[in-house]
Amino acid sequence: MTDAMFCFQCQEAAKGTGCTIKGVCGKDSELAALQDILLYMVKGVATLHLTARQNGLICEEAEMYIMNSLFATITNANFNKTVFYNRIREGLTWKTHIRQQLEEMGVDLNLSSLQHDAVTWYPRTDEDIASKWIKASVLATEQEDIRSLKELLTYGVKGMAAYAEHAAQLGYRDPEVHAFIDRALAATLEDQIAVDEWLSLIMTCGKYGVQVMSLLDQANTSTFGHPEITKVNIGVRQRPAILVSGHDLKDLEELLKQTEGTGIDVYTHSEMLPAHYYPAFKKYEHFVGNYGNAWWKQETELEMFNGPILFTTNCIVPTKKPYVNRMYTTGQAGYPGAVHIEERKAGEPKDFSMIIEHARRCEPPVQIEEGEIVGGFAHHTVLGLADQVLEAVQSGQIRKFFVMAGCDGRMKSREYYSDFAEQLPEDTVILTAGCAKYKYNKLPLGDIGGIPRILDAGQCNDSYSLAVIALKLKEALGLEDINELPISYNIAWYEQKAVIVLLALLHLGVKDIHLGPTLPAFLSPNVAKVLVEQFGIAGITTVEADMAAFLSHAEQ
Ligand code: SF4
Ligand code: SF3
Repeated sequence: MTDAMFCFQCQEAAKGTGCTIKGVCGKDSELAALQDILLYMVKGVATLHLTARQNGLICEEAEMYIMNSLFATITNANFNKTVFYNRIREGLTWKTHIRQQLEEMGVDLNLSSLQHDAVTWYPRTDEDIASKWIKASVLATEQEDIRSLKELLTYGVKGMAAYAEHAAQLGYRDPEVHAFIDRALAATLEDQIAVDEWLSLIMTCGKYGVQVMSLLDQANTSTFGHPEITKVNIGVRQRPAILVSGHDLKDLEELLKQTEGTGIDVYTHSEMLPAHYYPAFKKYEHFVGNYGNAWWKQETELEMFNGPILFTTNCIVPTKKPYVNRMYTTGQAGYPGAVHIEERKAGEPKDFSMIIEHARRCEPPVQIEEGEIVGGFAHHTVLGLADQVLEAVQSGQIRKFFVMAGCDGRMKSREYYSDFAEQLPEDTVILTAGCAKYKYNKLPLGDIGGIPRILDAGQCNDSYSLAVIALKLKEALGLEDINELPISYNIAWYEQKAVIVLLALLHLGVKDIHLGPTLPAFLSPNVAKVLVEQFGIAGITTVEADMAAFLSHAEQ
């Protein structure tokens, strides 16, 4: 396998340009190459499936393969090389299957769109697989702007696939989302797409981003109820416990059921915190609280937790600490050395007995903090408070809302977001979702006439809730344009789910989004220029300068 790598898909891309020796996330060159090669295989399968689709044939299993594989290549989701080798081989089965179906239907397999190497490639050995990296690498597209547009679309689609996967776990799917994923992946193999067409595909990606987040919102709320205003305990009690991280609520539900009455407690970590807001989970007395902070603090916090940890999705921090022996993964998450809990079989729940047995042998968690944090301000709750909120806006008690959604991360420059939250004037309210909230959700920012100054809607996918709130406010205030609202966007990003959230906001017409702590490395200067000119996208500078600029807009 190659020693070279090139990856610039996340905010931590080395030197702001790309990781070339080892990923800052901990991914080595072999894993990076395998992820690129899987993506290449998936693009081939999607192109074949697009042709099948155009001929009236849809294979939902192939769609699942594409979706799951995209999800597995998201930053920090899966570090297990064996999974990637297996997935690449599985792609061959799908290629053969779809080809056969096309042949039976009499479709001409000599179509030019089916002659791309990614479609015709049938590796026989692991060496064949490994030798494909040069062609599969993002650097294979030489023209920098086209590469940038292609990757912006690809990362948007990865984020879309992650949300589609969560919805699918709950039995919700949107055929249009899968059709778009095929179309987008097939486009990335084409050479003759003009810049305008790329931009239009990217905007369409935002449209389906809204659609997939709305689907997931529907899946979550109809399965688990509407999030409610909730005080979440951040302390511990003295019983052995399991920690659940990631975003998958179905996994959490099954684990809660299987641990009920066993004497084992369950806590959330990082992005699983918002699970406490759902009525369906409140009934579990052993669902104790949230332990710790955002994903990047794992190495200290998981060590102190003492019990087993279940990773349902990203973000995993590679570690050499002894708690590796307590790590479990499931779904698209994976880590070498961690036990992987297998998929559900024929309507049966996942079998968490091994992790439960493991918890019995462990000490209770060490307390790292105590108290409560408040959340549960998804669209249903906030719209229930609409009169109160509108009155506060109209009377000037609330001057401005700041959407500070997105991701947290380990870069020191992210302290900007804590400082920004702390320095916001007292007549402003933060709307948040995603793990970005950990930069300020324990600050005593108080409330405005009973409305907390930090309104947490939930996970990163619940950024959709923030869009719904904005659209409703616009309607209630009788405004023409979403940008006339007293809302500013100061968003932190890290991985590819943030890319689909961003594209969704652009699709909804939101302008002047500030994105930090750095702009994506995959935006070439020209592509960044287009985003600045057409959408007013900007980076961040200093808290003082940005605050002054945001608030001067408020006065206009
Ligand atoms: Fe680097 Fe991010 Fe890619 Fe990891 S995912 S290799 S940190 S750009
Ligand atoms: Fe966080 Fe990984 Fe993005 Fe889901 S858990 S927001 S970074």
